[in-house]
Amino acid sequence: MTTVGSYLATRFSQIGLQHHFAVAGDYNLVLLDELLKQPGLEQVYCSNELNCGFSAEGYARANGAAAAVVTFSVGALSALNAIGGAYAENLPVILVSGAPNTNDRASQHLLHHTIGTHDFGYQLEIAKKLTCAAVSITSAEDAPALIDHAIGTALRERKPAYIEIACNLSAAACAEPGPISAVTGPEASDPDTLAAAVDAAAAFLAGKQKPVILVGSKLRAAGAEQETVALAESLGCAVAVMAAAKSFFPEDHPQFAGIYWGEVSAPGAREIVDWSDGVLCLGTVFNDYSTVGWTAQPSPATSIVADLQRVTLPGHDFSRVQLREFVSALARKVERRDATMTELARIRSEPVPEPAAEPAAKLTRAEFVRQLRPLVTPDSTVFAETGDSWFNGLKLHLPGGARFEVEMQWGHIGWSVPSVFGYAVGAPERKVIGLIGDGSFQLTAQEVAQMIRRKLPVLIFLMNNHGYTIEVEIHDGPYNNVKNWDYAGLISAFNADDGNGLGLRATSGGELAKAIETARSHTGGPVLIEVVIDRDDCTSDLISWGKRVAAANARPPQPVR
Ligand code: TPU
Ligand code: MG
Repeated sequence: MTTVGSYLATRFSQIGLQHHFAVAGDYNLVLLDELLKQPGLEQVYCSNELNCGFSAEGYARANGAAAAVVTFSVGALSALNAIGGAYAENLPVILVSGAPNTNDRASQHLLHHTIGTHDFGYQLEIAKKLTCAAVSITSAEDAPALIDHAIGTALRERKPAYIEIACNLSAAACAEPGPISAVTGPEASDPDTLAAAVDAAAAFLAGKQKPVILVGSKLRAAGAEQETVALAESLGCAVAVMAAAKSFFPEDHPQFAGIYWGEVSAPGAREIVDWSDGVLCLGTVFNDYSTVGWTAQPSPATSIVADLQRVTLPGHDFSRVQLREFVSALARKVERRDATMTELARIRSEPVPEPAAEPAAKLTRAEFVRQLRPLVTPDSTVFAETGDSWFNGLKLHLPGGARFEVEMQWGHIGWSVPSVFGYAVGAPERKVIGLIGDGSFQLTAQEVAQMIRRKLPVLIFLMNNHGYTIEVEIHDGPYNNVKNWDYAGLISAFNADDGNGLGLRATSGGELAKAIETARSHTGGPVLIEVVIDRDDCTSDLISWGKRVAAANARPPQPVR
C-alpha cells in the first residue's frame, strides 16, 4: 500500500537521494517510520534543526538535491534559517515538517509547540517567503499532486521547497507515484527567443575588442560548467571567476585569469575585467559584499548578463532562455576574440614560493596557508566559512578536479560545520577540508559529533584568533571578543566512549606540521586542528574589503526628493 509518507520516500529515491536528514519530534515520528521503510534511502540524524537544514544544504551541494525532515514550529522555524540559505545559494533542499492533526485545525484546541493561539498556519506563511513552493498536506488524496508540485518546482528553479504533512496523514493511503519524468522533466528555452538571444550576444561580442567571461555562483545551479569551458575555448578569451564561484571554472585551464573581487582580486584578474569593453557575465550575483561595497561591478552598458532564465544586454532583454542552453548555443556561434589572453600573458605573475617559518616560531596565518596548499588535491573539496577563512581559502590554487564551497550570499556563520557534514555524507569519495574561524565554529560545533558518529574522515582547520576578526575589520568593539574554548578537548567530549574523532592544537609551524602528519594517518573519524594565531593576524584583503563594506554600511540616508 502506498502511504503519503511512502509516496514522498519514493519520490526522494527517484530524484537521486540516498539519504535524508532528520531530527525527531512527535509531529513527524510516523513520517520518519514511513521514510525508514524505503530501501536505499538512509535516515541521517542531526543534533538540531538549524544544523539539519544546513546538512541538507551541504548534501545538495554534493548531490544536486536534498531533504530535511523536522517537527512542527520548534523544529521547522530553526530549519527555515538554513532554508533561506538554500534559497540564497540556489540549492534545491526539500524541507518537510510534521504538522498538527487535521482534526485540530478548525477546532478550539491549543497545541504544544505552537505559539499558543489557534493559528497553525504561520509556519506555512513564513515558508512561502523562503521557498519557491510551499504546500500543506491536509488530505491524503491531494498529497501526490502537492508533493510533486513542491519537488518539481524546487528542481526546476534550483530553490528550496517546503512540505508540511499533518501528523495523522503520514501513514494514510494515497495514490501510487507515477513516472518521475512528470516531476523532473527539464524546462526548455523558448527556441525563437534562445536563437534571438544568441544572435544578439554573438553580434555584441563580435563588436568588442577585448571581451572577457566572468563566471558567477549561479553557474553550477544552471548545470553550465562544462558548456562554459567550451564557450571560453571558442571565444579564446580570459575567464575570471567571482569569489562565490571559485572552482566553477577549472583553475588549471590556461584561460583562467583568477578571482575577480574588485580591490581584493587575485593579481591581474581585476585589470583583465576592468580593461574589458565587453564582459560576458554568466550566473553572476552582484551584492554589497561581492562588489566590495559597490566599488567593483562591470557596467551594464558593456555587459551581457546571462541569468538562470534570462539574458540581458544593451537594448535587449530575453526571458525564457535557459542559461545552459544559451552558453552551449553561443559557443557554436561566436567568433574567436582572444585579445585578453595577450594581456593576461603580459600581466600574469608566477606565484612566489613562500618561505617556511622557523618550526618553533609562533604560528602565523601565512604559515598556515603555506602548509595547507599541498593538502589540496584533485579529489579535495574545500569549504571556506565566513571570516578570514574566505580569504585564506580563496588564495588556494585548485588543481583540476578540486572543488570549493562558500556560502557568500547568505553568509550565516557556522554554516560550514553542518554543510561539510552533509557534503561528506553525500560524497564519501571526496576529501573534505573545512576552514572555519573560532567565532563561527561556536554556532554549530555539535555537528562534529555527527561526523564522529558516522566515522567521516573530514579535516577541519579551526582558525583560533580569539575573536570575530572579520567584524573587527568592519567595525570593532567589545562584542567582537569570543570566549575561548578547549577545542581539542571538545572533540574528546564528543567522542565519549565510542567515538574516534581527533582534536589537535598547533601554536607553532612545527606543531602544525606534526598535527597535519598525525591527521593524515588518522582513520575512523574526523580530525580538528586548532590553529592558534594572533587576534590581528589576518589577510590584507580582509582589511581592505572590511573597510569598503564599512563605508557602504555607513552611507547616510539620502534626502527624499
Ligand atoms: O576569521 P574570523 O575571526 O573573522 O572568523 P570567526 O572567528 O568565525 O568570526 C566570524 C565573525 C562574524 C560575525 C559575528 N562574521 N559575521 N558575523 C555576523 C553574523 C552573525 N550571526 C550569523 C548567524 N551570521 C553572521 N554572519
Ligand atoms: Mg575568529
